[in-house]
Amino acid sequence: MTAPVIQPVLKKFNILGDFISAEPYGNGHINDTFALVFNQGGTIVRYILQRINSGIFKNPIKLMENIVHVTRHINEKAKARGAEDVSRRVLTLVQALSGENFVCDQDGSVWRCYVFIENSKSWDIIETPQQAFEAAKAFGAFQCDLMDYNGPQLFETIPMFHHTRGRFAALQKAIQEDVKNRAVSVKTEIDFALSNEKLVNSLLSLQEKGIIPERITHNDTKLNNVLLDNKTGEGLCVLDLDTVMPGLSLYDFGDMVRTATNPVAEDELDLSKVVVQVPMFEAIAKGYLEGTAGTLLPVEREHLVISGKLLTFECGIRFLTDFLQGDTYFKIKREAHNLDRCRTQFALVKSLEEHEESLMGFVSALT
Ligand code: ADP
Ligand code: GN1
Ligand code: MG
Repeated sequence: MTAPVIQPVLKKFNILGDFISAEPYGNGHINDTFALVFNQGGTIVRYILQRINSGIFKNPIKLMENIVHVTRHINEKAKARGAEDVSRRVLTLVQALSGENFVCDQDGSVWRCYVFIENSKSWDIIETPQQAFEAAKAFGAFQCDLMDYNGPQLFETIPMFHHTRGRFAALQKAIQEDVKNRAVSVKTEIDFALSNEKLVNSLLSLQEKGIIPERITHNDTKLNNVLLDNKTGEGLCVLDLDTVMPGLSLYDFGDMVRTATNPVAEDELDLSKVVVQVPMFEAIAKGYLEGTAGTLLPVEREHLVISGKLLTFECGIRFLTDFLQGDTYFKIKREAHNLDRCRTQFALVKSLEEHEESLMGFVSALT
C-alpha cells in the first residue's frame, strides 16, 4: 500500500512528532498491518497501524467497541495487580482527533492505531518449550482476567466462528459448487476431510448440552498473536483481539496445540516434517493451566487433547474451503497457498492422532 493512502489516515490520529516511515509489518492473514516510525522530540517512537478487513469483519465499529471494553478491563486489572509496565502488557489504542478510537478513510475502511510494544517479539514458529509455556500462560491469564468482565455485552464479530459443524457444512457447499473447478485436483484432501466428519461434534455436543461452559475467550490463539519479552522471555501481551467474544476455553487451547506442536511453518511443503512435538504440548498444557489459575473445570481438562485435533482439523477445512472458493478469505502469497496450508493441518491431525494416547496420559497426570 502506498504512502498516499496512509498519510491522510495518519493525520486523523492524535500522534505527535514528525512522521518518518510506514512499512508493512508482521505475518497476519487478515488485516493490513503497518509499523509507523515517528520522531518525537528526538526520540524514535513506533506505532502499529491497522486497516481492519471489512470483508471479514462486517461491523468494524462494533468490533472496535469490543476492543475498547476488553483492553480497558485488562488494563485496570493489571494496574490493580501493581504492574509497572501496563502499556507493555495490554494493547493501548491511540485516539483519533475526532475523539474516537478509530479513523474511517475515504473508501469507508476503518483503521486503528496501537502503541508499539517494543523489545518483544511474536513467534511464527515457537522454538523452545519455555516459549510455548510462556505464550500459553499469557493466553490463560488473558482468559482468567476476563472472567469477571461485567461491561457491555461483547459483540459477536464473526458469527459461529468456531462452529465446527457450520465449518464442515461450508466445506461441503464449496465442494458442491466448485466455483474454480479445483475439487478434482484435491480429491485426497476432500476425502480426508469428509471421512473425519464425526470429529466436528466432539466439543459442540458438550457445549450444546451445557457440559462445557461458555466463557469470554480469545478465539485466535495462534502463537504469533502473543508477544514474548525479548529480555525475560515472559509472555507479555496478547494481541489480535478482533475475535474476543463468547467461546470455549478449549477453542483457545486447541489453537495453541495447532501452532505450538507443529515444528515447521503453517505452509511448509515437506509434510514429513509435520510431526507433533510432545514437549511443546506438555509446555502449553502446563502454561495454560498455570495462566487459568485453577479455573478450568475437570471436563475442560479432559478434552485438552481432543481440542488440539479438532482445532487443527477446523483450520485445515477452512483453508481447503477457501482454496475451493478461490482464496477470498485468507491472504495468500502464492498459488495454492491455502492448499499447502490445508495439507500441513491435515498432516498434523494425523500426527496428533498417533500421539493421542501419550498426550492423554500426560494430561491426566497433571495436577
Ligand atoms: P492479523 O489480524 O492480520 O493477524 P495482528 O493484529 O495479529 O493482525 O497483527 C499482526 C502482527 O503485528 C502480530 O503478529 C505482531 O507481530 C504485530 N503486532 C500487532 N500489534 C502489535 C503491537 N502493539 N506491538 C508490536 N507488534 C504488534
Ligand atoms: C487467521 O489473523 P490471524 O492471521 O492471526 C484467522 C484464524 C486462523 C489463522 C490461521 C479472524 O489468524 O482464525 O486460525 O489465520 N483469523 C480469522 O493461521 O479468521
Ligand atoms: Mg494475528
